Amino acid sequence: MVETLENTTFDVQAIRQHFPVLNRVVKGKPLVYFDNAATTQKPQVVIDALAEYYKNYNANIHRGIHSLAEEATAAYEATRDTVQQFIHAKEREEIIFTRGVTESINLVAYTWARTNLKAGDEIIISGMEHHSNIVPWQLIGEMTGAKLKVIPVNDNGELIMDEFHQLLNEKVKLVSVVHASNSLGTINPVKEIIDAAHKVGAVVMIDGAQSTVHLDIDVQELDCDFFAISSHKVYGPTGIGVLYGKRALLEAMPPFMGGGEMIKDVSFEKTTWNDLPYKFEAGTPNIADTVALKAALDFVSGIGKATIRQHEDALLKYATEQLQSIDGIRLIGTAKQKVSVASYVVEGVHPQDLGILLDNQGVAVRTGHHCTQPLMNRFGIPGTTRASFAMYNSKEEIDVMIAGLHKAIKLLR
Ligand code: 7TS
Repeated sequence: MVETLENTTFDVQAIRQHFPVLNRVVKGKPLVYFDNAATTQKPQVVIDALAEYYKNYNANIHRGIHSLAEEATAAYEATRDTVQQFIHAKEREEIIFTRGVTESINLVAYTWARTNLKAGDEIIISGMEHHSNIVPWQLIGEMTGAKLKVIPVNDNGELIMDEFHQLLNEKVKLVSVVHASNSLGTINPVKEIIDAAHKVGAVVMIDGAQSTVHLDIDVQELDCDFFAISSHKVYGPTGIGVLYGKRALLEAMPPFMGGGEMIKDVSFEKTTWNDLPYKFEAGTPNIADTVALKAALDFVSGIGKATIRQHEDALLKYATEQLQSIDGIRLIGTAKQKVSVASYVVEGVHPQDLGILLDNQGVAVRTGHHCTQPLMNRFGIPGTTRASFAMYNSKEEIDVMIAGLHKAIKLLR
């Protein structure tokens, strides 16, 4: 079936065929999976890549000269090339594999920030950060004496850029902001942030957890210093992520973890570090999931991000209109530029109760603070109900959620 949403023609049923889990029945109802900002479902090609690795060429990488080790190494390193192309990094050595965005941010915190910051320095984050882009900087602040400053958020869920520009001065050494908000969907003007921060000599880290799956990412054009990615939010496996960093910064940073692979030469007197990217990849890495990440990125590129985005934008527009037509619903996050996240609160109804009743209809949404407690405090709410859309979602599924909402509200009010 070809679904037409406004000016979009997108064969969503054909796309759905690639995702086996979408055939699930939940509580007697067909699964409607709207928790994509937490993690996306995986296409068969990703599941196959994982199984193929374990079935045919499981081996530790970089060390062996036997055939399986060579095959595993080639597959692991091929993913690095694909990531490099996917985010338009200049060099493959600038791509470091981590466990996800949380680890990528912590890597920068415990290496670059711990060694470069001192008392009196300032770190700027924003009022819509995920806890993983708040807590590491608080920890580093305690260690170094650096102070945390926060860009405020307006009622639409947009950064107040005038206030950001006022926060900037020579004391600011690091700016770390989210590209797209997981709770609001807001796409932040990161290019403007990066350029302004560079003018005062600050280094800029971008949390790309939510943007990488929806937007074209060109780290060279952005000119960000660090960029963090989670594979599991881009249709890839869990447990693998990426830290992009500019070579000069990565070269100057001390290692994160010590162990095998990250060294050039070890003696009890002196150890020297391996070259990039291996300096930051201590121990046996997550080979299988790294290999399968390539399949996920190739899958997304094969369909085309622009095509996917057009479909998701149409879904967001439709969902927004439908939600706004329900009495007592308030949308949280009404920025002009958004990725496909619809967060809302229903007057007199706790988000968790709503989530349970929607689950009874087979609709998977996320409820709560979405690891953005300061942002929820800003809006004076304990949390929201969040529907986040992916390439395989349809207008009909939004209708199911809206019908479920009407039922739930009747019961709960
Ligand atoms: N930053 C943002 C903006 C996120 O949305 C998330 C995860 C993270 C960082 C952490 O990523 P991880 O892969 O290291 O865990 N966000 C969510 C969410 O919205 N619901 O569950 C996880």
